[in-house]
Amino acid sequence: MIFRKSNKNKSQAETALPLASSDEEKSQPAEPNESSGYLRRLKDRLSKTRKTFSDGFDKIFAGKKQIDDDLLEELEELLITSDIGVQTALTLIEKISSSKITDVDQIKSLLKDEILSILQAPASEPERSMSSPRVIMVVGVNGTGKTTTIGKLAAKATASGKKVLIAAADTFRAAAIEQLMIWAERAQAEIVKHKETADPAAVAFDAVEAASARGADMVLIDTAGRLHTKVNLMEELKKIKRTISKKIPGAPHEVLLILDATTGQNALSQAQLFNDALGITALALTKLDGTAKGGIVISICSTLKIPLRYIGIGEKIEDLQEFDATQFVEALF
Ligand SMILES: Nc1nc2c(ncn2[C@@H]2O[C@H](COP(=O)(O)OP(=O)(O)OP(=O)(O)O)[C@@H](O)[C@H]2O)c(=O)[nH]1
Ligand SMILES: [Mg+2]
Repeated sequence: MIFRKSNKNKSQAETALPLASSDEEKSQPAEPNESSGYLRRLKDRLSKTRKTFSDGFDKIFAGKKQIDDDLLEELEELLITSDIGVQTALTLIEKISSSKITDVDQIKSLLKDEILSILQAPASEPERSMSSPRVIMVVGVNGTGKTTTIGKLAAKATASGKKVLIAAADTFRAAAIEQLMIWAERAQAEIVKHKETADPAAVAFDAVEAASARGADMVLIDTAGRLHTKVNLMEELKKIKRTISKKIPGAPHEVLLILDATTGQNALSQAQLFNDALGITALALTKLDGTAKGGIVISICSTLKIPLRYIGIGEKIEDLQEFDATQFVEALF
């Protein structure tokens, strides 16, 4: 069963491929940490989550000077509401109550420091391999943003002069190949595709072979998304992974799991299942722009020991950022 919301008047490819609306938005993606544009954009897109946070803080702290049980309880509730996760929320509250803080103003900066240290731990892990072509297998349940993220990643890579090849190994969903072709064209990447219902592992194999023959720097493999609880999907993905490794030992160099931030805590159980089946090496969290549940980033970093590599903050080609813990905390508070 497919849970994707369909737009009756548009093809799926059109629905999933919004065009940049202004010249400013058509510009190349900003390099993280380099421009203040990165932070400005992040702040803007995280506004829903930030509103939950800051409005919540203001309400809790209004007129209060001392830290008491009521205040801590309200704070705990706020943290849980923004999807930080019960365990992480409890840990943070425990940190506050066991600290020597007596002044409410200091709570915010303590929280900021604690959250930063949670986010920094898994995010700082270096990328695993620099071999060429670098093969990235992209997985996730349906509708999380796999194809879109591939388009955005391909665009980033080609913009920096890399030769990118995309494999259309989602042969399950109607219009998936068409959608990917549009992204490949926009990103100026090559694409390897078979016809619908073809064996996804065969597509992946051909793509990796073509990438080696043509001297590509990067291969991005799009895969089907069905319910993660369905055994078939996991078996299919395992087969793709095995097949790739037969062609290039050590590949895929990255198994990138795409999680949808709007699904909240559900993302965690998806991650655990995919990790058990495939060994996930990195995460991308999409749709942070459309949710007040951005606290899920903290939950993910504290629970899963898998680096969060990218965040999706919009539907357009430039709306993917490399995750930066410091900037994220800055944007959150
Ligand atoms: N607002 C927002 N929308 C996003 C983001 N990433 C993806 N989307 C949208 O989410 C929808 C699904 O994206 P897809 O890339 O088609 O997802 P998928 O995982 O490939 O879906 P399946 O192929 O059906 O499994 C599309 O409408 C995208 O435009 C994001 O960061 N922010
Ligand atoms: Mg897709």
